[in-house]
Amino acid sequence: MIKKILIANRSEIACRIIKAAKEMGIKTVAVYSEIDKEALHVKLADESALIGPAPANQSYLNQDILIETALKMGADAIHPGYGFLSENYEFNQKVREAGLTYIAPNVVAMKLLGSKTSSRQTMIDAGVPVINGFQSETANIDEFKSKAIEIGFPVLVKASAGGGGKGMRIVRSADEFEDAFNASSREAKSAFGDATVFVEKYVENPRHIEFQVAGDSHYNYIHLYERECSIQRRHQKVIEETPSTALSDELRNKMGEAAVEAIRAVNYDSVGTVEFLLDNDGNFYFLEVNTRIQVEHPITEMTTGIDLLKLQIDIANGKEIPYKQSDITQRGHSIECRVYAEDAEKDFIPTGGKVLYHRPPTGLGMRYDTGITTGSEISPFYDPIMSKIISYGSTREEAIERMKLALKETVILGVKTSMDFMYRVLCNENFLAGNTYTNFLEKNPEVFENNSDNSELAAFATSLINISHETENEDTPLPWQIIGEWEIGATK
Ligand code: MV4
Repeated sequence: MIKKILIANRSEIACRIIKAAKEMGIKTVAVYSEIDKEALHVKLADESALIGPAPANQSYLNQDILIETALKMGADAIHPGYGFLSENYEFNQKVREAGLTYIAPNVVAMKLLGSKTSSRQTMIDAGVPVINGFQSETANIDEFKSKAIEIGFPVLVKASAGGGGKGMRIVRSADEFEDAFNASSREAKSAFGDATVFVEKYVENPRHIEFQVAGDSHYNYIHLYERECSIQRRHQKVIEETPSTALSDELRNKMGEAAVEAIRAVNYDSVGTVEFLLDNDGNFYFLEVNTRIQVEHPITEMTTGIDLLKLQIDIANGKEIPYKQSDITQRGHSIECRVYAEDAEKDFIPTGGKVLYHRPPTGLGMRYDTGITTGSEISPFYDPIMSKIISYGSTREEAIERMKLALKETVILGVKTSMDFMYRVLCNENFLAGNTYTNFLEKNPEVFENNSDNSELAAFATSLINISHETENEDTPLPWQIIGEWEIGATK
């Protein structure tokens, strides 16, 4: 049985894993780079170890250091979290060869699902709906072009080793095909070291619906319903929710069954996510399987009542999933907003800085998963996610109102965040109507305009004056030291 887990990650997901382990009576080892020495995940873990300088490839991506540290610290398992090495099947292999339990699916499944072309073929063989397309290890560009003409434009050229839209090219006519194909292949080679591309019919303006799934080493497979993830910016999810306003119970069950068949086909033995595209006629198509816990897992936990990290650890311990499909129920509505250190009004440039004051939201139906605290340094070396606000309500409207409250209540002074932007999304009439497609941000550009004043911030800053006078705490920064240049009522 797992007694001590080394978490090969940082920030909010490392904190989340540590909390699940603590509830299970499992010891934890945090790893940190030189600039993460004071980070929250280090404080929460039972033990910690420095693994190298700030750059990820010298620390959180350094496979040998992570395995050596796990062995040195007496850990018997490694949890990769998401990002970093979480979908790297070679690391998966190395961890297991070192005699450690790896809290992830088996190497064969991870490797197969890491290739879009082998995934597609596996799903076609398993009867999971796949977009009409063509893939080949041997065909030349002319054969791909004639297949594209057969499929019918627009088509999408995609990188087999790709993810997050990298290497994707929309082709709307035959004369554009060769340039697009070559560009996609070049980008795939430079980004993933694998130039393999394939062609699919382009599904116009789809929804991005994903299903949480879980499989174990006893060949049990379940789904835990969907997450609506269509509001994305450059293939980065912004706001996620469950249930999706687009699914009828019939469609939901059909997609859930397809998601279960997708993981059964590869003997999947961990938690994971099956991504689908849903077109405007209610047809759904397999996209890919994410072989890790995902950023947005909390909304599924809120509506099913199941702790996905504890389930993932139990499966890695060789346990059977303690639920049959009929035990999994959806109740209420949950929304997640990711809080990034980014400036949404300046094309989401990373902001960074020192968190001078942090106040999480509180109240009924609010959950806050965070990797920061007052004093945290937000580094440019890593993904700028700081926290996730998760709201829960018995209806979508209640979950939205609670999220809006939470976004207003959460205070992160010293670092510009994306919270105002998300507040505007939640007030947008298309969002409120459930018209959330992958082109939402393109169709609703007003959500990028910041026309709010700083009056609330000023009122809060004023309250700090009272606190500092009352507490006579000399090192409490004065409000204008915290928020920089501002005028009450100013529009910027
Ligand atoms: C597609 C698609 C439409 N048609 N494939 C985006 C990255 C990866 N998750 C797969 N993605 C898509 N694949 C076909 N055949 C639409 C998406 C897609 C998307 C595309 C462009 C801009 C934003 C998008 C967000 C989610 C999915």
